[in-house]
Amino acid sequence: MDTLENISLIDLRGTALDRRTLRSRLPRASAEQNAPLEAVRPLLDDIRDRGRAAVADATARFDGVTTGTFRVPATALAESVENLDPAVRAGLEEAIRRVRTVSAAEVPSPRTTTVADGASITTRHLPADRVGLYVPGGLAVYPSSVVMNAVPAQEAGVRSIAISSPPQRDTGLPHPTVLAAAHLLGVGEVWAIGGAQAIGAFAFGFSDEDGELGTAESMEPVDIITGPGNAYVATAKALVREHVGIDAVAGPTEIIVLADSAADPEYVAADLISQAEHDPLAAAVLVTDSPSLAHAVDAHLGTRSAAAEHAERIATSLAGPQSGIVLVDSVDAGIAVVNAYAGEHVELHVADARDVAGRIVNGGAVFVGPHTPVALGDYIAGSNHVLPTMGTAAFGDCLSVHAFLRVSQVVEYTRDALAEVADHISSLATAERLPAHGESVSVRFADRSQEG
Ligand code: HSO
Ligand code: ZN
Repeated sequence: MDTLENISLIDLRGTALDRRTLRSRLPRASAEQNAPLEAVRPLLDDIRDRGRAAVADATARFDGVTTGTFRVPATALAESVENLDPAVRAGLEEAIRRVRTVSAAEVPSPRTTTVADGASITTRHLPADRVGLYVPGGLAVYPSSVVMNAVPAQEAGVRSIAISSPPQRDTGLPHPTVLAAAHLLGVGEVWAIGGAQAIGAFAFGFSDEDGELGTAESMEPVDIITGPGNAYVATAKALVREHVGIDAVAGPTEIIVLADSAADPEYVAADLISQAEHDPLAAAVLVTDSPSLAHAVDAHLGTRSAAAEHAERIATSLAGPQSGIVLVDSVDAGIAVVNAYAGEHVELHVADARDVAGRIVNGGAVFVGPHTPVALGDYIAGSNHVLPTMGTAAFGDCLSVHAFLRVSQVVEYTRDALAEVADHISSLATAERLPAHGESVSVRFADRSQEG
């Protein structure tokens, strides 16, 4: 077999699977061009310098919206829930419940460690004070992303949460389902600002139309920005990271499936297509030791994608250089390939999938067995769908309460406990030629009876 119909074939059978070989031969989207950088940097500078007026100009230019008000009125939030399809409402509420249960369980308790008598260190996790959550518009509508960003922030204990999402041309407001999700979550601060301008607004803030700060129409700068977006949003996040914390800079979505000869080819094809549906640049990769499965999946890709609502988008994603079926000699070799790829979503359709999951060390989220498709995690599993892409799962985190928490330590020693280590401090301070450090300790033990 050397070719398939709907997706390219990468035959790594008989190939040594060292990191370098894998990195060069695995399908991967080509790096972003730097066009966004040239457009985004001046836009951010403009927002920092001119605030609201710059946001208004960008919104007119990129979204075709000139209402001049950016804050979504409370009435629009409440109405969006009244008009929400009850089935969608039920789905969102169940998603909120499950993601909240997981997020609440993830919050670490403070831990006090006694290192000697009278000497303790307490490690605490402090929530960020104010965060900005970006919810993209674009090819689809993402109320589920509102849930995935807001619930961990809420459970982390963030005091102030702002959401921003692009305005729609007809209403000047974000999509009603996005507004409804925010309202169901109890988030009342929602902005109709999209793209890089939303990131700039979160990072630098702006005053209201009268130049006032601290009013409903003024934006307070945030401490942390999270949420996915297109190349412009990603570039803006990378540029403002000197001023604010950000989560991973997300690229187009990707799925890598590891499957053996017993896998159901129709499930595998359906799951690959489910993520290809997001974006013509989305990556769909299958790794298998079974040539017959590769053929069967390819056949299902053809029939299923032809019948899909977004047939063109899916076909482009599958045929792109970022997608492919990788043939390997064994499941063990497949595990090495999956780890080298470090994909956003990893699905395991192999014997002993749970054990294999323990050997997947690089993957934003790992989906175990035939009944755990990525779409489950996209909406309702309780896991988060904001995940590292483009190989960054080798060092980046999935979104969770930890994105909104900082580790901080409280140190407390008694006089006796300090006396115990005073000589060590003095020796180390002398070695570092920082004698005032040592003296700040010895002064506490000097005989001061002769003073005054
Ligand atoms: N698969 C996307 C998330 C998503 N899917 C939202 C549907 N809605 C990135 O993990
Ligand atoms: Zn998805």
